[in-house]
Amino acid sequence: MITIYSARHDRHHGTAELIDGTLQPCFEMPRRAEIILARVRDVGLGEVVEPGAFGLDPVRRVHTAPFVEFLSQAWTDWTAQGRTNDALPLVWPVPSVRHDRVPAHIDGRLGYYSSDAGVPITAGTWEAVQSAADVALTGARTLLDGAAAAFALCRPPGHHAAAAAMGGYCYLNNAAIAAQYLRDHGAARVAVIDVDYHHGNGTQQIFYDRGDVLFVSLHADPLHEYPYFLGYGDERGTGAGDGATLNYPLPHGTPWDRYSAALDDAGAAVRAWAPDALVVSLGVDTYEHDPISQFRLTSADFPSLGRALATLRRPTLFVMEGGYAVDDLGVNAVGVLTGFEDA
Ligand code: OKP
Ligand code: ZN
Repeated sequence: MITIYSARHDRHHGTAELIDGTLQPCFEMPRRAEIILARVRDVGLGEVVEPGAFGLDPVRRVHTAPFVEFLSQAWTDWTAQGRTNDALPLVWPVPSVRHDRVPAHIDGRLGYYSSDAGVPITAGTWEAVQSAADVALTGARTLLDGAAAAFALCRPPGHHAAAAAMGGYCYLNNAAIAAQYLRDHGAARVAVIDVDYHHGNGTQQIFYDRGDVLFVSLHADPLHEYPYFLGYGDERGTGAGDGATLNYPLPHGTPWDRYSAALDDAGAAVRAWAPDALVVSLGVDTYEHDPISQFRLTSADFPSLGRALATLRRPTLFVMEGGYAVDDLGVNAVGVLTGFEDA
């Protein structure tokens, strides 16, 4: 299958994230995308192409205009305060305060447009974030042009980004932008299956009240894992989207056999949905040696995951999300893709 990749992802390189009460080097780093690209080339997965330039209209189909404006201006607003280090949010509008005033000060704006502190903004973040959206959109276009599958090697990831909030290393929701583009260009029904270790809370929120996009996620139980406030089994969608959201929260320590059983169930739901296209939010932080995660999938399990997805027999766009055991990241992510192709 074709891989879409932009070297501009490396313009986003956060210095530190707040974890376990201290600032530590960011797990989400440029080397992640580079090691996946190297593995794509090593195994001869297929052609590697640059993304096209789609502009912001397809981005604004899932994100609000003020949020996109905030992201595009955040570094400028931050440096206008005389700051040269990474921008980070530090105050959030909890339910009891006003949400009808959008602060003018960058510190207020960072909190207003984020769900947590895992989103450093650097001088090149906006450029990298836009390139990732273009990578996903180019992947969607590739499917519309008739490809059976494509790999959007996005970085930074996107599935925690909601319509008007960044969070969890994510700024724009690449998978949701691609799914919406597929909807807008001929696919009447789209399914998103999210296999990242963390719940795809942003994607769920974006499509929660919609009956045209199915969102299915397998992830660590939010009772015990980030993002904590969404991803429970009783979230099923609302209004026209009633029944079009499906969550499989799984316990810490989940190995392949348990994961695979949930995946079979999720697959049956996707099959019943009969989508014209499938978007896979591909995180491989379900890996046993992932430094921030607690599942027990092995490198040999990822091709099995790819084979299981291939049995759905839909035009499939893989959109890269998480995975932080960097040395093994290429083998694991590309293992899903070769498994899919060999099926
Ligand atoms: C992004 B993606 C770990 C804290 C985790 C944010 C994780 C974001 C994951 N104790 N903080 O879903 O891989
Ligand atoms: Zn994740």
